[in-house]
This record gives sequence, C-alpha cells and structure tokens, in this order.
Amino acid sequence: MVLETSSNVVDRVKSVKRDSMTNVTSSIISKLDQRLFSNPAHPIGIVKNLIYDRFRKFKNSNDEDFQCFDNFDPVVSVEENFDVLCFPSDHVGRSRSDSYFLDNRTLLRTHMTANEPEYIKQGHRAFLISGDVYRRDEIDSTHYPVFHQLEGVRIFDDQSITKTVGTDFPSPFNEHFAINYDYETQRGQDKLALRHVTTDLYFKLMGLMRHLFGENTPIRWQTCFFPFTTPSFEIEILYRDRWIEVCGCGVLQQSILKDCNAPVNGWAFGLGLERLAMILFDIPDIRLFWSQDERFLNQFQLEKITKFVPFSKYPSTFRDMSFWLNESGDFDANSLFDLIRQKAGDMVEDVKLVKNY
Ligand code: FA5
Ligand code: MG
Repeated sequence: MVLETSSNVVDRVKSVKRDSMTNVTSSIISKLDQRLFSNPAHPIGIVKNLIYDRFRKFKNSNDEDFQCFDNFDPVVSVEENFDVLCFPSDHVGRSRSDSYFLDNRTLLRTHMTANEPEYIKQGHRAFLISGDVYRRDEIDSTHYPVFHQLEGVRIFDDQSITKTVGTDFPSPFNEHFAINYDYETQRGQDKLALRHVTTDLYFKLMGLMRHLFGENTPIRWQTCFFPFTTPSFEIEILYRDRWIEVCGCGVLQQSILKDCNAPVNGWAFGLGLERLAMILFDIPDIRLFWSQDERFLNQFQLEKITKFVPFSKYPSTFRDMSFWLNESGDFDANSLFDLIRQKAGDMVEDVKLVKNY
C-alpha cells in the first residue's frame, strides 16, 4: 500500500487495537515518520540517491528503465512480510521476540522485500524501492531496531531472455566460487535462463559496488539462503579488516512470480543503506544516523561522499546490573533491550549479558 502522509502512520499505529501479539514500543513509533531516506543531505538519502541515479542511467544503454519509488507504508500484513515470500510457518522472524507486531495480523515490515510482490503484480518489471525496516535486535554500534534497505527487482520477459542469451556466456563467479547451475536450478527452471539472470544480477551489482567503492576495495560473494530466492548470495566488503555484509540477493522463486502473474525469470537484491553509508562516510556508530545534532547533520552535502569528522560525545561510564527472573521463564533478551532503549534512549551504547546464574 502506498503511504498517504507520514503522520498518518503514527496515528494509525497508535490507534491499533492491541492484542496478545502487540509489542511495538513508543520509541519505535517515534521513528515511523522520520523518513531519513527522504532527506537528500542526510547520508542515508545521499547513498540512496547515488544508487537511484546509477540505475536510472541504464535507460540510456538499451537496458531496462529502472523506476524508483520510496513512498511505501511500513505497516504490512503477516501475509505480505512472510507468507507470500515462502517463509516457513516456524520461521523465527514471525515471533514477537524478533519483529514488531501491531496486532496478530499486522507488523512493521522486517525487510523491503515485503513491498515487492504488490509492485510486480501491478506490472512493474524493473524497479528500485527503499524505506525503513524494523527488527527487534541487540544494542551495539552496528545494530539498531530501525534501519533502511534499498531493494531492486528485474524481471525478464521471455523474449528478452532468448534474445540475449548466447552460448558463449561469461561465468561471473569464477573468482570467488563457481556457481553450480545444475545443482542450483529451481525445479523446472531453464538453465540458460538462470545463467542469464544471475549474470545480469552479478554485473549490475558489481558495477554498483565499483561505482560506490572504487576498483580497489575487496568485495566477495558468498552463497546463502533466502526463502524467496534460489540461488541466493550475500555480498561483503572488507572494511577495517572486517568483512561487512552489505547486500542479500538472488534469483526470485518462480512460484512467487507466477502468483504475481509475471514472467518467471527475475532477480532481486536488498542493500543495507546504513552499512553502505558507514563504510563510505566512515561513520563509526549506527546510532549517529538518528542524531539531530547540527555537528552531525551539517557535515553532509547533496550528492557528495565526505568523511565524517567525529565530535565530542558524553564521557563514557559503565554500569553493572543484576536481577532475578520470575519463574514463568518468559524472559527474552530483546525485551530487556527495548526496555533500556525506552528509558535511556540512544545514550546507552552497548548492553552485554555478563553472567547467567
Ligand atoms: C534481507 O532482508 C532480504 N530481504 C534481502 C534480499 C532481497 C535477498 C531480495 C534476496 C532478494 P538481510 O536480512 O540479509 O536480507 O538484510 C539485507 C541487508 O540489510 C544486509 O545485507 C545488511 O546490509 C542490512 N542489514 C541487515 N540487518 C541489519 C541490521 N540489524 N542493521 C543494519 N543493517 C542491517
Ligand atoms: Mg543477511
């Protein structure tokens, strides 16, 4: 569903009738209308626009015309976020400990993929979408319960597949791993078509990564698993001696595309905008993106990647805390993290379980 106005979402979420699944907190609700990705001078908006611009350029090269959208409602149904995308019924994302539920039928989307099938159904064949996503998570410098994803989708009609598939196909994955087309093919999928789709995906994303990070930054692809793609990959960037996962992607399940009345060959990817921005701007802590401090906000300029200059923070202090749990055993750590965030906001940098007696 496309969003009408952002304050609308906050009112709507506040007025939802609570039930046994409701766990959305007021500090999360306060994030719903911030729309960092709509500010073209905020690092999240700058990276988003750089990627949109890069994909819009394909229009001039006889390639698909990628359309860009970012006005989606973050409130989705359980069906949109999980069922349509083939998540098994016992997937941990469906639980109250991992996701923010409004009630037993609706939640704050945990990934932008939730908004894709609706657009494919409407007939879009090449598009980028971005927005805020919500996951109950730990508290540290790389995890925050709200972050931003930019996703891309391309669906090939049967003609464009047969037209472009040659016999002499480059194998894009030879450097890091060989993709086994026999093993990875979805049941019934045409192997040549699969090769075409994965190769297009690989070159589009590698082109983007090189465009953002230059020729010399080490980048690697790993195979992984998503319920809605086969094969599936993750892209990692080496930053300060650590491999940071910046993207998940793969070849869309044909069953999903069939249910959308679309041709059955297509790819999708999802990029983490904070992760990209942290590497590009040298921003050390994910919480800084939410800062209202002018010393943060005034550092950035439209369409420019600049290096972040740290400013003084509060002097750090450490606190130990111990407590008894009641006997019902229904404690989960994410609820404690939410409680701490609720009371102390982003002043708390890190929470660690030291001992469990
Ligand atoms: C997904 O959310 C998939 N929907 C991506 C996808 C789309 C796969 C389409 C295939 C086809 P994942 O949970 O890995 O996948 O998240 C995607 C990216 O979001 C990650 O690579 C990472 O860059 C970013 N990300 C994930 N969790 C966090 C977090 N807690 N904080 C900041 N960024 C995160
Ligand atoms: Mg991942």
